[in-house]
Amino acid sequence: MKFGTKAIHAGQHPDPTTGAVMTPIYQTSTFAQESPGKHKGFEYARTQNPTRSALEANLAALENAKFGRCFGSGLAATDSILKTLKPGDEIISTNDLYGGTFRLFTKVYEQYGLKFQFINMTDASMLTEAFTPNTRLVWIETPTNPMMNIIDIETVVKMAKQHGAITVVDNTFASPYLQNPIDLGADVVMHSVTKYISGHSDVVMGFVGTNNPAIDEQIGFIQNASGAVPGPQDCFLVLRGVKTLHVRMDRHCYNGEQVARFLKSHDAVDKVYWPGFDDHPNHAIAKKQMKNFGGMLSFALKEDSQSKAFSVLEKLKVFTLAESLGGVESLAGHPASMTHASIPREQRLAGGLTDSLIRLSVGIEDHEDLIADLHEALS
Ligand code: P1T
Repeated sequence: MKFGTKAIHAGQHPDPTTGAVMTPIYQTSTFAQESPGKHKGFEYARTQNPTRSALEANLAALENAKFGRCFGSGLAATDSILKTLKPGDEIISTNDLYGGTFRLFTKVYEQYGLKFQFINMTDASMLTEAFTPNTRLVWIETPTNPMMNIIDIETVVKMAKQHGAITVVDNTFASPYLQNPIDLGADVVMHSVTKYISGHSDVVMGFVGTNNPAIDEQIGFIQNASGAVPGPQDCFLVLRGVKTLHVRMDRHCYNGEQVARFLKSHDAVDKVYWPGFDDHPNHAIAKKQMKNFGGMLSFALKEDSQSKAFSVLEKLKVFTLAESLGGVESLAGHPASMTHASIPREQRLAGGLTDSLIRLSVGIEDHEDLIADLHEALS
């Protein structure tokens, strides 16, 4: 079955009791049992809920994963993956990643004895040197947030396997429509469902998918034991949003390209980070592993100051100045003071995240209006 058909049908069946075509919101915390342990597959809504099960099956199908689990946020999904590790285990991660993930790694999990290295994985030779006998997991974000670097998933997976480590890919920026890490050999795929999958900026949720039954069993155990599950109402909203994921993504990609090309030609703009440009350093890898280049991009101003960036952001009218991404509406953000403020400045600058860097989540409005808005704000 192809992607659009799966987005609309996978995991969903008319409700057996009423024939309702759309999966109902099973707003219940518990389920009746005929005799202790004798039930219809549902006991208690932290453990399973039919609305959540339908969504989990749908998202697993979109990622070509056998198993999928939903969580109360993207970070709760990440948290569940880290809970499969033990003190002394080592993790190698991309050096450019969502600030909240960095904060969870360094401020929460380092104190429980996990060890992290943050390296530039666009350079595979640096990765070779980073492995130790204790390396258990390689964490990739690609495209990276916010510098739009592209990591070669197949190459990293191959190296991780040689060292007995598993590879996890945070696939949030690409969405399952543009990139499927499990098909490229990754052991685990993770999403902030909050973003493109939900698509309407009205839900916070996370997802973990895998083909490995042992990993899924661990993640399922943690999902139930720690309990960071999403409610049925949110699962319903995501089931509704995901049905148009393929249609929305095509428009995000188209608009992203129009905006990227406009910014590249603008006098006030120093650099535009968008993997669709021929001269993007990782363009060839993006072409190899992604179906298209997405609607996320960042740009730096010629006058590299926070105040200049703030004045551009304050003038935008169609783009909303806000955290987050992946919704139908266009958003703009200032990573240094917003999404990535928890990363020390020197570390940010080393990766190119300068004070004037502006990140755009290009929505699905008419691109002419988006370009006119940027033109006005930059002039
Ligand atoms: O916000 P939450 O659903 O918990 O997801 C966290 C997360 C994980 N991975 C990536 C790549 C992300 O971008 C995020 C959340 N990011 C933002 C809120 C942001 O504006 O970048």
